[in-house]
Amino acid sequence: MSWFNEGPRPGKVLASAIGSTAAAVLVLAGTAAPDAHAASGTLGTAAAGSGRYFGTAVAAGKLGDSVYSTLLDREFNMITPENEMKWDTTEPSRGNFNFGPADRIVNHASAHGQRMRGHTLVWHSQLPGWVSSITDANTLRSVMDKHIITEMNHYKGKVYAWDVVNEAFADGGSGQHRSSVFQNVLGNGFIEEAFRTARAADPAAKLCYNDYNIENWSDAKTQGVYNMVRDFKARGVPVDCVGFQSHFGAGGPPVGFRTTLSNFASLGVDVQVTELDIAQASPTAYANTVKACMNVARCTGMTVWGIRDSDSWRTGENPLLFDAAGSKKPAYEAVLSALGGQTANGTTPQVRDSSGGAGQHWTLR
Ligand code: G2I
Repeated sequence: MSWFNEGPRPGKVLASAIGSTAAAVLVLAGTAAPDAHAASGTLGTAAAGSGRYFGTAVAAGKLGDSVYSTLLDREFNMITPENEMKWDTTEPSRGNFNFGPADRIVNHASAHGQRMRGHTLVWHSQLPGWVSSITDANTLRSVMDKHIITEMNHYKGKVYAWDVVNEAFADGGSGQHRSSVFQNVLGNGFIEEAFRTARAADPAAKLCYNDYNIENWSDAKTQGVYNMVRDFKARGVPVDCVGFQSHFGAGGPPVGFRTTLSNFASLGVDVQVTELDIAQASPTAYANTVKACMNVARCTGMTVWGIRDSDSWRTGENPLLFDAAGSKKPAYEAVLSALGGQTANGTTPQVRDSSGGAGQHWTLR
């Protein structure tokens, strides 16, 4: 897979944008309740300050590593299983379900007050051969629906949001669905079928479409996903959220990332950053990503794709917030600051942006 490698966004000039309400906020921030600031000293609590979550991908096999689990439980209040809820693990042969590895993560989350994102129900990758070799549409439809229903039933009440369909769109300029057994055997309707089945299986769960390289507004892939979500909302197909994986190159997010998030949110869905990692973890690039989310009221949370660099799938790119020893990297402080939390030097750099309206949008310096 690939990701964007664009330059960082220019910083925003805020001084002239601060209105009277914001001034009041600034006064409060400067004078009141130091204890409240102290409580904002982790990523999760800082994000919670604006009603958002801050999560990470977790591997079940690492939960016994005390450095790993200490960071997990101190910093993160949302968990996405990195591989354990994927089809090759959960239904390795037809009708034989294995939830053991994912259960370990879900149990950990319950014990530590963390919420779960379910990842993922229908994806062309990490798909067992018995599924990808199905050629009959009725068979594949019933296999897909049974997989969705069984996995969602198993985790009913324990998973806040599901990536119902992952990475269904093609890279490049087509804006169309990618080739997959689901697309090739069931046709364009397979995504709608999956979402309708998921809603019936667990009406309380948020249902998300998740993809990568859809962060840049003008890209054909972004437009393809946007048109699908718009069509779903218009026809009453149940979709609640769109996940932007955000596997970025060293420059961080494309300049228009906030626009993309905002445009999707305007369709009536929540948006989330679901798999964030950035080559070399520039603090500016990380801060720009967090700010893009903080500036969109319906951007409800962010998840990084692993805790320490040594946990990352991007070997050698050091793209995460903690080094291999578990120490905070400069990007950590940049993210904490952008979330509105207290940084190591004790500052709380939170200001209200006049473009936010109704106190729901935030810009941070
Ligand atoms: O590829 C990065 C991510 C892109 N979006 C969807 C995510 O689900 C995906 O995550 C990665 C995991 O981080 C990797 O850990 O998905 C990869 C597979 O597509 C995962 O890698 C696999 C290896 O390919 C397997 O060899 C290995 O057995 O991880 C497996 C478990 O360690």
